[in-house]
Amino acid sequence: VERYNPKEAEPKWRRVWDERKLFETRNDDTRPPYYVLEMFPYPSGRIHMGHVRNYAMGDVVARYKRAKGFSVLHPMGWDAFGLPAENAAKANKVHPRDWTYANIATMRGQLQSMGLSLDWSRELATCDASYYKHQQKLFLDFLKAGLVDRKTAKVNWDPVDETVLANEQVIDGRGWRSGAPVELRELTQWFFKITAFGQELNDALEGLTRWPDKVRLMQKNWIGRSEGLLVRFALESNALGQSEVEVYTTRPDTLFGAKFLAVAPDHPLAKAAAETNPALQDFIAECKKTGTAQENIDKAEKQGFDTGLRAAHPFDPTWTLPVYVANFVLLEYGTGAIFGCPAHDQRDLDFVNKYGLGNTPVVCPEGTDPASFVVTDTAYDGEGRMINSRFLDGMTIPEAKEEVARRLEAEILGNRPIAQRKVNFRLRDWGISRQRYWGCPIPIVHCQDCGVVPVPEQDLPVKLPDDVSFDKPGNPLDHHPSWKHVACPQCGGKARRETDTMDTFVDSSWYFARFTDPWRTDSPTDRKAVDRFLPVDQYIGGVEHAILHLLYSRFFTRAMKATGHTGLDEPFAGMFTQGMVVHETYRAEDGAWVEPGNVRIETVGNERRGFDVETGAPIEIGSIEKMSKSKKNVVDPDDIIASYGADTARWFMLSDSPPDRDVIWSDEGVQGAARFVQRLWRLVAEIGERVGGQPSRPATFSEPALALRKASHRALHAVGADIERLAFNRCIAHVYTLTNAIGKALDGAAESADVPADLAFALHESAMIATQLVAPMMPHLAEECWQALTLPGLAGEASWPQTETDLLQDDSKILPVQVNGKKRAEVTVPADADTVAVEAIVRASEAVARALENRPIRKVIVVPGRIVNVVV
Ligand code: ANZ
Ligand code: ZN
Repeated sequence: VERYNPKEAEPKWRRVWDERKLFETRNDDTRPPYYVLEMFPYPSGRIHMGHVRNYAMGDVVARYKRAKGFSVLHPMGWDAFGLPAENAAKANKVHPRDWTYANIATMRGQLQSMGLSLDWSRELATCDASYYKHQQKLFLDFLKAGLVDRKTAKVNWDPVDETVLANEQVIDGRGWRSGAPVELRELTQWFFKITAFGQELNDALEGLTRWPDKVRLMQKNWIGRSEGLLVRFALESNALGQSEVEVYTTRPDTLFGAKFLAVAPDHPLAKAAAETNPALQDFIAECKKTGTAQENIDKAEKQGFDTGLRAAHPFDPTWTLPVYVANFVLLEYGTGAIFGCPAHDQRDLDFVNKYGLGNTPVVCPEGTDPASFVVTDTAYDGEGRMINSRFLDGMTIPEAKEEVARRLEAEILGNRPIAQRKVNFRLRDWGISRQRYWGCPIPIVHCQDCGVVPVPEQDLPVKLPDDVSFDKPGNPLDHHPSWKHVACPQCGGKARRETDTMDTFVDSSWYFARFTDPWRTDSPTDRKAVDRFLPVDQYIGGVEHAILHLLYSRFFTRAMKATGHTGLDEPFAGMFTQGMVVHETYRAEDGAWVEPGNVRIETVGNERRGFDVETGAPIEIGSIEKMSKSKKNVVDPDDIIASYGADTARWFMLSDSPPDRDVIWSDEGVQGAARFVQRLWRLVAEIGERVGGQPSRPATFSEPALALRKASHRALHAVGADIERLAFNRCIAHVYTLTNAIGKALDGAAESADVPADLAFALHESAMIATQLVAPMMPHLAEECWQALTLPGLAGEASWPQTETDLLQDDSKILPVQVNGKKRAEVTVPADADTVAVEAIVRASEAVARALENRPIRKVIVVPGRIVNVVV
């Protein structure tokens, strides 16, 4: 049998698939639809291993579902607007558009070389006017539906780059690029009213049962729904003429532990008090330097300023509390004012400890003597019974909350009840205005007479001008000599275009819907196509998008429903977040990072040592880290594909770890995968040579033939189930087990010149099943095998084989697994599994992975039939 040559085979099969348009999805297909989508890439320049992993996983699902008889939609596009293109323009004098499209061309070629079963006829780029035209239409529709707002908001302003920064771009109070101290500015901006769906977005998480729990939790926390009470505190008479402060609290039970009130630095009361108090003005100015990022606010030292105002306790008019302005109170949340109960809130405790206001515990943990319960440095936020709280004493927290709410609702201040129950959300409206060029223009015109005027639909798209310059700081659309000057669509008078563009998160909030009919020119979506394909059955991407991108897409889907573009609430029925690709790091003696390609590894005894490939100088092998340019521990997918072929890269990527965990990329691992490619090829090709085409099925099977058939159908059953669970690494373990069984059967048949008819059938069947099982992961190799077995058509269009369930009875064995000598887990293996198969199963086992606690495996020692030892 000749060696399998991926360099020849891979491009050849890709041509065949292309010619037959194998992966083009017809919207009028009568088969049931299945939509699998991986997060589309930002065209940064070249694909990286993270992309390879992401797209390899999605392709397994797509190819499997296609074989299962679905009309699979598996599209690809480009999240193509964004700041890096402008940065490249500034640095290299290349137009953002040219830079972006050149990157797209490169990356498209790279993705194509992976052999992904994508429907390229649906390709889209968000920076294309044919896409953003429809985004502008959606904006206008949302505006009409009352889902868009224009209001002032505080933003992080970078005075050097003259741009607004996202919270994540502010690092220690400075702009991430310029390093300049960030200023808080009030700007008029456009907002999507995501808060209109706060409750829904929270409640619907319950139904997203095919999402990772951790992602749902992250969404929940971000939305931050809480049930609390608005309480008005009467102020003692004062020179400012202020009569009350309203606070929002989720802990009304702690009201008798209150020590102070505090308002946000920009609260009207703070502003009023500052008018006659320059020291307070200075304090307020100082607070603004922290920026708008929650993280920075949390990190900053708690500080306050006593306004001199005094508020009466709602249950006792003779008890007064000082009113502070405090840096940790946010204007945008609740009412922008709080009462502080230091014994049970850490921020409040830090605050009173600084200003000497004392604390009184009002919740005592069960089993602790109230007389001896004191709080000093750590606030107590656990369960317990009320103490020091008059009529609340002895109650549980929920009872006390209810009692306080009930009483204060009945109490009147002015002519309204003192308190009112209130559900609050941490979620804020989504500010989408960006003072940037390379984004979707907001289709608005500002007229002196008519005010804000939407661009008429027939004038869409509002196209970006091409002739822009990046010589000056600020927004090139603002500097452009003519672009922004237009006639008002309403009165025809002089008017000015909105020069802000949309946050690039907008672009990715509806691309999945556009893919269902990307050809449509007159509207963003086609209702029939959207109804047919959405929700996405399986979405796959990085956990870094688990909050904002998913939340914005969920909002968009609802807003598009409200404006008649979709008929559903949730865009993604299934969600999966994959782990990262990590690699060892290497350092030369002078501490410089060294690329993996320049390091030769030798194993001396138990120790691995690194040497410079050219000079032979020793290289230190460092920790395993996420692949990153800064640490030079990056492996270029192109290099891997060039030397091993795409199938090997895909196989290794899927084999070594559960897909939601990090995978360690290693040369040894890739070589192992490459060896397996050859082994499978040899087995299948040999079977093809010896038994020819598909033999007819005999009436009975002898023992060896039956054993092989059992192995085939067991693997078939297990791989199908594990693809459904996205447990790709386990699929690979099953394939190893099957190939071992095939190898054994083939060895047994070697003695007889003519293979007996029953064994011939079993061998051919096993080779065909093995081919189909690897086809989703190694599609090129599968075609070559398919041909060697003289099967009709293509592996890529064959139906998934039927499992014969009577062949599934179990012949398995349980082996104990030791980690560094201690028994930590068990694995179930086929009774006849050899050491290679057992090792594969151990590596894929979740129980073993748990026992490893993230430590990488150094070595696996299998004592056949008895025990497995894992060395970490
Ligand atoms: C009194 C109290 C006592 C509170 C206690 C907590 C613990 P969640 O649950 O996240 O909604 N708070 C209210 N508005 C705030 C603002 N604008 N800036 C900063 N903090 C604010 O948080 C609600 C709690 O956060 C509220 O309950 C309030 O403090 C504080 F032992 O009231 B609490
Ligand atoms: Zn006008």
